[in-house]
Amino acid sequence: HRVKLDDHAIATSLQSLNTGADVPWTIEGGKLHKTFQFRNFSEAFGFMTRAALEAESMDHHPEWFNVYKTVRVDLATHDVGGLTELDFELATRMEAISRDRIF
Ligand code: H2B
Repeated sequence: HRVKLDDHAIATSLQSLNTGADVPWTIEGGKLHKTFQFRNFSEAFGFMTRAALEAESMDHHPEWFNVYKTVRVDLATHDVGGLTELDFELATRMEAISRDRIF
């Protein structure tokens, strides 16, 4: 649902997203950000591969940057120039994938 969230909705969504998280998601430059650290490149790229397929199925795509075992993720909804429920949904799915180290 690409409806722009206001500051209060963002704060509420961020709090539930970060419940139980090791490293919290933050808001950086208006985008939903997290830097993931994996054990090696295989885990990092495995995460990206699985997240890419989720993103495609949602028609909601990440901005991300990978160097070796680090993946920086920034989520925003470009169509509305802000954050929407889709960003928090994709973040939730990425969080689950990142905890599921199958490699
Ligand atoms: N992804 C993200 N992150 N933001 C968008 O606004 C967006 C998208 N829009 N993926 C979608 C694609 C849109 O361009 C297509 C036409 O549905």
